[in-house]
This record gives sequence, structure tokens and C-alpha cells, in this order.
Amino acid sequence: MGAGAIGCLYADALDRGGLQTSLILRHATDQQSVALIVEREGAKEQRYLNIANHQDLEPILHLLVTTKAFDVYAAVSGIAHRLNENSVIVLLVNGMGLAEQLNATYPHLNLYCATTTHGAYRIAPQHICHAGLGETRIGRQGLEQPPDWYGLWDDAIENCHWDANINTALWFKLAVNCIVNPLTALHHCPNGELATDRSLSDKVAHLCDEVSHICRAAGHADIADLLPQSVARVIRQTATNRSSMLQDVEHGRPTEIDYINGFLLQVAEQHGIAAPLNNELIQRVKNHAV
Ligand code: KPL
Repeated sequence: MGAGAIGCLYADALDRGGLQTSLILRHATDQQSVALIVEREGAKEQRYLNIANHQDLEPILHLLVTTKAFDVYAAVSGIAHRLNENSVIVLLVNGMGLAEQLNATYPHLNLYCATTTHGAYRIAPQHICHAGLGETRIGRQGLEQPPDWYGLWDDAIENCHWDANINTALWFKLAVNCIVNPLTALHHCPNGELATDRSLSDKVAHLCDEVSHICRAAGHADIADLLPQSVARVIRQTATNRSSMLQDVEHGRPTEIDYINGFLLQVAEQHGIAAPLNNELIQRVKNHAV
């Protein structure tokens, strides 16, 4: 559910791995299948995937959610009648706080979280480019051994890892996104410019201090200690990327700022920490975006 670039990338890999996969599209359609095109390293592959019928009532056994963060709750609620305690739901979304939000309303749901460093962008609906190889981490905090279903994922998805400490992986991504995403969105620049433009690299450094302080208070001293180096590495490795928030702003779409810097700000407030830079970025991105 959520057939954007990342959703299509995983749907393609899972289907290719022998796990019959259907796309749940936002709007009902009469079409029963769709051609999914994935480009990588100059080659183009096409495969047909089923489209889930919006009238279907039978339970969904495995649901991968790859919508925008602000759509997750409504999208899952829209198919809640097809989910039961046997349904496995993997949330592969930006930002944090969504599993908790869903859990409060649907405590019976079997939720797992995932994070990815794969790079993909959409060329047209269901036509994507897999631009950068990355890894996938999936887990549920504290669950040391992967459940049986995970073996199928492990076979189908290259470079996939079970992570019993998934919260650390999610916090790491959150910390990086809190810095890279709003700055690139406000300055309309690819990620790499945050390192090459002096005034932007100063902003990165100041923001790193504020984000580290909050990470430490939240119990993630390991992330806090290495944040400047980690952010520098991600900026280097994704130098030509236009961040997801920049793409949202450029396309006039709402951004995920509430689930990224907004989540961090809530944590800061819980710990009585002032976060003026994050506060300002949230306001500026909101004024900038729709
Ligand atoms: O996750 C990203 C995003 O754009 O949302 C980064 C790591 C910043 C890569 O662009």
C-alpha cells in the first residue's frame, strides 16, 4: 500500500521473489493488473502485478505500508476491516510515531517497522528508477529472533536484515532526516550542497548539535556521539539526491515535517529541552510548502 517509488521497488522485488504481490492503490479502478516498470543500470524490466480490488473483503495476510507518513493512519484505517491479529503489517515509512498511533487504535495489529537506504525515484506512475543500492532493516523492538514470515523477505529482498534493535535504526534515520530534509527543502538544493556550501554546512553543524542533544536525552547517546560524522557520510553518499522533502516541496505536496522534526520536537518538549532551530525549520517548511 503506497505505490510510490519505494513501494513499487519492494513490490517488484517481493513478486520476483515468488511472493504473489498486489498493489493497493489509493483510488478504486476497474483495472485488475498493472505493468510495473523498474529501470536500473540502464536496463528496463517490466512485470505485471495484481491491483487489489477495493471491494475485496478477505483478510490480508501481509501488508507493506509505504505511503507518505501523513497518509499512514487513514490508509490503514481504510482497510482495517481486512486486517486481523494474523495480519503482518510492515511500516516502511519516513518519520516516527506512526506505529504507536496505529497501536493506540488497533492494538490487535501485528506491527513491524522497517527502514531502507535504497534510492529510488518515480518516472511515471508504476514506472520507477532504482538509483542506488541500499539495505533494508526490519524488526520489532526487542524481538530477537525473526518470525517465520521474515525468511521469505530475506530470500526476496537483497541485503535485508532482521534488527532486534530497530528503534536505534529508526532514530538514526530520523536524526539524519531532521537535518538533511528541511535544509535541502528550504534551500532547493541536492543533498551534496549541504557539504560544499559554507553557509549551509554551518547550518548543518548547528542543527547537529541541537538534534544530538535531543537524541542523547532520548537514550540514544550512540547516535548523538557520531551524528556529525554520520550526517557527513550520508550527505556524501547521497550527494546527487534531491531529498524526499525537497521533492515534496517542488511538487507542491504536503511534507512529512510533522513526523520528522515535529516528532523530534515532541521528544524535546517531553525532556524539557529547547529546540529553537527545529522549531524554526518546522515553521519555515510549513510556510514554504502547501
Ligand atoms: O532519507 C532521505 C530522504 O531524502 O528522505 C535521505 C537520506 C536524506 C536521502 O535523500
